[in-house]
Amino acid sequence: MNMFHNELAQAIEHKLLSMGTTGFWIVLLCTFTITSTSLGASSNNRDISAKYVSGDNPDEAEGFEFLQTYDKRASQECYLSVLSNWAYATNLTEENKQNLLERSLVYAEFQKEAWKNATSFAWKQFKNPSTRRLFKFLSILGTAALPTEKLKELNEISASMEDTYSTSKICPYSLQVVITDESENLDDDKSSSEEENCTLSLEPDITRILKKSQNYDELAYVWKAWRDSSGKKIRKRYERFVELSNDAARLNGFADMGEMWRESYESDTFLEDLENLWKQLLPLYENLHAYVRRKLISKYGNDKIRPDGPIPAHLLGNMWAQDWAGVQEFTEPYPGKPSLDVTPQMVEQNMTALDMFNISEEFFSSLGLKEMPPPFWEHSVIEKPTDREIVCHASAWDFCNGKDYRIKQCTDITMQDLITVHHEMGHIEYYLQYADQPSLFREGANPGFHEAVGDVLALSVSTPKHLKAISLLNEIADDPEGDINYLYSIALDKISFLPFGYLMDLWRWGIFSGNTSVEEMNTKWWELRLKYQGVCPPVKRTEEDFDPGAKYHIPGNTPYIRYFVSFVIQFQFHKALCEAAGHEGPLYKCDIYQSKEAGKLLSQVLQLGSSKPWTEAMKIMTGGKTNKMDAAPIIEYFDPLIQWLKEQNKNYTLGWTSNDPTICP
Ligand code: BJ2
Ligand code: ZN
Repeated sequence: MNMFHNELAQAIEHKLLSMGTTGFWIVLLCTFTITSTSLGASSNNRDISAKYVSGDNPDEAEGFEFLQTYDKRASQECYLSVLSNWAYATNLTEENKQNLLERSLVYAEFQKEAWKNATSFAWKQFKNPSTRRLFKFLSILGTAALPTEKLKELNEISASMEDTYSTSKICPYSLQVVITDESENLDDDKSSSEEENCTLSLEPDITRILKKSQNYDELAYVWKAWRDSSGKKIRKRYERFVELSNDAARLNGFADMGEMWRESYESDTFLEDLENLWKQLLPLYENLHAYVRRKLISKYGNDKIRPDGPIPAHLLGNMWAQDWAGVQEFTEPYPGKPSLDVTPQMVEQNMTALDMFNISEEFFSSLGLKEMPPPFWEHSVIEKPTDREIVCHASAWDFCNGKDYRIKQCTDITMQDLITVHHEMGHIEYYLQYADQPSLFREGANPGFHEAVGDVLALSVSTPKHLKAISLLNEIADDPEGDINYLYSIALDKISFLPFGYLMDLWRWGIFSGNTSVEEMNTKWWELRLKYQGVCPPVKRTEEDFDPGAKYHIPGNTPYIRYFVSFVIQFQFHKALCEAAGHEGPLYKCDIYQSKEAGKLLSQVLQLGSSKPWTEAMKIMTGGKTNKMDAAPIIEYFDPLIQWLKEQNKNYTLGWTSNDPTICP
């Protein structure tokens, strides 16, 4: 990941990234400044707070030349800048942080210079649509629009929030029990021994506990401890971060940073479209929710969960209740069939992280897509280092030089992480496919497209037939009950995620716009968690807490609506690729493995990068059927399961009520 996290930052900053102050490019920029001035451009008087700024130099040929030279330099400088980000993220030292911060400022200076020159052109009148689009991307300056002191502060806060989140540790539950029991005798020796033992990190320790433990109190303890040691500590910094981000957005002509983020979807109806998708998907979610709630009541008791209430957020097998794969084992529709979680087989086979990456790469190459280049294997960090602190949250990196691509992942030997490997490799495949585009177009058609690539492949990889073919399943239950079990296991990943994927940015947009005040940040979070996910906190939440900050993308400042978009459109892509592969039968049975036709269609879309509005990419992908996000394919995919769940739920309440979103009723 690069240092600039917002969506437009992806269109602009990622590309402009750290063009630096070194000779050649600056000389070129100066030349342009002089030329434009002599042509009468009033670059100094242009209003920086207007959106998509342009000037009055009408010379399209000169504009084109400017872009070409810019592009070369941008790629080189981007490389250096990503390198400083990588150095920090893979070794969280003070020195690496300082290097990164210095680099960011140098880069911002350059961006301002580039922006000044780019916006001296009357590019809106240029004939060539691609040239116009490149200038459009270039004409938004991003956070570099801030005065240096503010930019410095913003970058420092970003780096320090990421640091706090990534190095957070908690004490084990067993220790907590001992401390509470003997709290009266707690002396200095004990607290130091307490500290020595407080070494549980999110990846892998806490994640494993959340997934495996079925002890209500232990889960509640870990759930709270994580929030105390991560989000809560970030709250003050985040408040300032929002102010500074909004300052930047306004200098770019946007009402607030939320509006600026949404711009990368290039749509006037984006918010309505999202709400409509969610309305269509709500019945799926409600049915899954009601079924799982009933199973959880059987397990934990009706004193803990009301039959018409929300689900306690710590019981779903995941720290944020964003996927529920952890409850599969004891909630499965037809127990006793071969388990679809192949983690035990992976462990039994002594699978390594490298094996998992090889499996993933092999799927991409079976479609005729590109393999990971040698520097990928040389430089990626695919296991958690033991000698230093790193940002463990998995990510994919494009070093902008057409050679260097990397993944950073503290890979655990689990099926879930095997899917995450595919997810991250999907990003790398996209980078490789659009590598020949100008740097400003080396982006997803929209951010949701980028998120969908690896997931689409993983939909095939997860099918029982495929898992058997790659020796991760010994036997498969090829009957209607087995099919329901399978669809259920996928629903625990995909349907459970939808409301979380939606509400993260509903929350953030509210914060950025000021519709949610800083005094009610955490309450609003729990209102949304209740409304959309139907979950509640096991421990009372107050405005002392900052629970959104306990999820990576808040301190990491990565927009989140992209994942909601991805979870919808990946089923559109899956359907289209399955058709290309000549698949017949239900969508959920399709495995596009080895289909060169599917690979060809996918690569056609990926190669476009962001050179065209995403609606055109969608049209190509769907063979002209639609240029919109469409919930029909995800509904079609899960249809047999939905019918089954409706039947199961017919005598029970769907939905939930609660008088207080800040504590489980
Ligand atoms: C595990 C995954 C992100 C991702 C990382 C961190 C933030 C951005 C990148 C970008 C890629 C790019 C993640 C997976 C599904 C739900 C979500 C979650 N990590 N990022 N540089 N996921 O998207 O891969 O790698 O080019 O934009 O956060 O909540 O776990
Ligand atoms: Zn991703």
